[in-house]
Order: sequence, then C-alpha cells, then structure tokens
Amino acid sequence: MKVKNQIILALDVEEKDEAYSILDQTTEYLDTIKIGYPLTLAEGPSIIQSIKEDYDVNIIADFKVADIDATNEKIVKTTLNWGADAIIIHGFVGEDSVLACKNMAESLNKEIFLLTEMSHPGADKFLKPVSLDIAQMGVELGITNYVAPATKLDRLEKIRKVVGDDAFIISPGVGVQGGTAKDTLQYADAAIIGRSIYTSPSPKETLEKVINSIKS
Ligand code: BMQ
Repeated sequence: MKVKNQIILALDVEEKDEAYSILDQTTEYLDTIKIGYPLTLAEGPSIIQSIKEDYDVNIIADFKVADIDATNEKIVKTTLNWGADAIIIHGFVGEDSVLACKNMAESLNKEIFLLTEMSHPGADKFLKPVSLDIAQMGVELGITNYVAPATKLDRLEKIRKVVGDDAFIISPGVGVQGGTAKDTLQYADAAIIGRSIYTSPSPKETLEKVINSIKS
C-alpha cells in the first residue's frame, strides 16, 4: 500500500454529512482514510461503499477483528465486500484467527493490517508484554502490513526491527495522544491522525501544517 503524504485520516466522526465535509476539505492531500466503529455503526456499513463511490480514497476498515477463525473470516469477507481496501485485525487471538483473515483478504485481492501494540497507556499491561511476539508471528505468517504506536517510539522502533524494513507500518497516536508525525515517520511508513484534524476549525490548514512539519 502507498499512502499519499504519509498521512492516514482516522475519520471517527458519527455523521455522514460531517464525514463528507472533512473529506471535502482534506482529500486534496490524502488518498487513504481509516474508518472504524464510530462512523460505521452510526451510519451503517453502506457508508464504506458511499465514500468509495464519492471519493478517490483507499479505505482501511478499523474493526480490530479478534474472534475465532470461522467468525473472523466472515467479518473480513463482509467488510471487504462493502468496499474496504484493507481491514485491521488483532494479533493476540493467535495464528489460526489471523491466518483466516489473511487468507480471506488475499482471496479477495485485498489487504490486512496486523495490530501489534496499542498507543494508549492501558495497553502497557496486557499487550506490551506480547506485542513483539505478535509481530514475529505476523512475519512468520507472511504478513506485510502492521499497526504500531506513535506514542511509544521505543516500542515502534522495536516492532520495526522485528517486522523488517520492507514491512509497511501505519502508526496511530499522532496529535491528541501526543505523538508527532515527524518522529513517528522515522520508523513508520504512515501516521494515522484523527481528532487533531477532524475537530480542527480548519482541517485543511491543520493537515497542511502536519505535512509541512514532516518536510521541515
Ligand atoms: P486520534 O488521532 O487519537 O483521534 O485517533 C487515533 C485513531 O487510531 C483512532 O481511530 C483510534 O481508534 C485508532 N487507534 C489508536 O489510537 N491506537 C491504537 O493503538 C490503535 C488504533 O487503531
């Protein structure tokens, strides 16, 4: 996956009109967005299809899929058939569950992202102790796309070392959660940014500033 300007917009608004207003102001600079439960549960899964029809963007569905293999497979199939280009899945559920997602996505010519460690403080208790193992499992399963935290650069760096330079890492936690795009992009291929763009009085100007900060 290639991401324009190395920024992915996390579009966690809860109304279609608001989502479209943000997209109208930002898609000049973006070609990849992440949509998760907030917008999809509020508007229904057809929102994925609508955005794909109305904007020239790749959509990563952030459903953090974490079930048994048979159920994971169904969730991945339905989400990707709604038009998402990729889906984020949890790794802690183990090899069979992850592999079911990978196989289904590949059969549809789409992609998965494996979530390794999370950006919020609470993730240190349960996820941090196993996140490098999750990343290693991903490597052994031939997964090439990963999610790792922008708020914990030491962890992001370690995860990069495990998955290797050819892997594609997207990294949430830039902006409101405290990470910066420039620092994050030392180790990640793209930064995921939500609130600091979509709650800004001018999402376009905020995005321009972030893009300039990466170049400076
Ligand atoms: P924000 O920039 O903090 O508003 O948004 C970050 C986005 O990344 C949200 O959609 C979160 O649900 C998501 N996210 C995260 O913040 N940390 C993680 O570890 C994983 C994740 O998906």
